[in-house]
Amino acid sequence: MAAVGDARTRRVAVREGAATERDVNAVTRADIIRHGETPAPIDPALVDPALVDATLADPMLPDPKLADPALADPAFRADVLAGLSGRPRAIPARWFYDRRGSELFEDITRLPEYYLTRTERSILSAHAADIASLTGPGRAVVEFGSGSSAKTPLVLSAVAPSAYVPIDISGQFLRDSVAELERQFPNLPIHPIEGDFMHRLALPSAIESKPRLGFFPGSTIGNMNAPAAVDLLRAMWETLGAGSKLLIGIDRIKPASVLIPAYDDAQGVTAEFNLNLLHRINRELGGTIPVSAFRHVARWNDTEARIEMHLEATRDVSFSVDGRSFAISKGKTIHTENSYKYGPRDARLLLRSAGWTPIGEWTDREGLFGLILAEARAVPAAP
Ligand code: AVJ
Repeated sequence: MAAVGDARTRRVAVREGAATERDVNAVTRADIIRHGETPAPIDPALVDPALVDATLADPMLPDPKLADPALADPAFRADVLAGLSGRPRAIPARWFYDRRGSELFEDITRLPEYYLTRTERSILSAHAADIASLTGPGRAVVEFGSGSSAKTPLVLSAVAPSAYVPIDISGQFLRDSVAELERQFPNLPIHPIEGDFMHRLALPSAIESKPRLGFFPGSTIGNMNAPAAVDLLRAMWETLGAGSKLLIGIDRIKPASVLIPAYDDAQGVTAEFNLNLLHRINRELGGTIPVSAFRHVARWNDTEARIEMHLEATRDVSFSVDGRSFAISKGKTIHTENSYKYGPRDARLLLRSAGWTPIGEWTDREGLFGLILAEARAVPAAP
């Protein structure tokens, strides 16, 4: 999963990026193209290299400079302040993924209750040959939110690609995963892009003449409501172009008795993942939130067909963030995540709404998770 918006990772990227402004078209192997939304406008001169290194070594270290809201990601600060002021209170799920949050998410993917990751992997490996025959060889695989690229080798070994283009907002994740993939696929040209895939991106000129296969695994699309999901799928269509294909993983609607434990596991890892957002606010925005006065809640909202995660105040609390005061009464919540689930027809309709025509679909024995291959065609005229 993409470590989206990690302020510390961004600082590192900004500092390194400042030295070498690269020509977007001058792509060499393992060069990282940066564009799209530029990471937070932090003046690199303000970033103390010692701070960056200490942060990388131990992100949990209570370095007082880290708690200086002036050094925090302005987008994080804005989302948190607006989210705590609004009713209902809500903070976007993208802010879960600081270093600690990304580690906790990796732990979640290995939980017995969290069937998504393991099921998607098994579908990918069981149907690799089938998928490959529908995509055809020689495509440039473009992965959206490549993150740690955990499922990438399965796809790359299946489809005989001509190039690999991982897109992620976190330069650190890109560097790590590219280095690993270069070892595994020494003959595959890799062209990483550091950028925000929510917007249309220019692909590297090196793959201009190649057919493309988008890869968007993990049901990340589930974090968006329908209009946002359609916008994103359309942006992918624009990025990849007509004739491209898209392999996307979408989690399915199933009984709440299976869904709830996947988001409220017995070991409490998901609770820790959710509560880490409050720790992150305290660490990076100078917050005084009494984290122990909140509990993790996972609910199935059947009307909206989504799992919701909330942080519920177990008593009346008051605290400050970035010098601003907030109060939350006992029983009230901060809504931190939606994870939409789709029936097979819903998922295909969603894709078609964005110009993607489904041409193949695979699932597991129990129908827990869906993997869909779609093609970018112009929307056909009505018959
Ligand atoms: C990364 C958005 C797919 O919704 O299942 C896991 C995030 N949140 N457990 C999901 C998540 C809590 C995950 N996605």
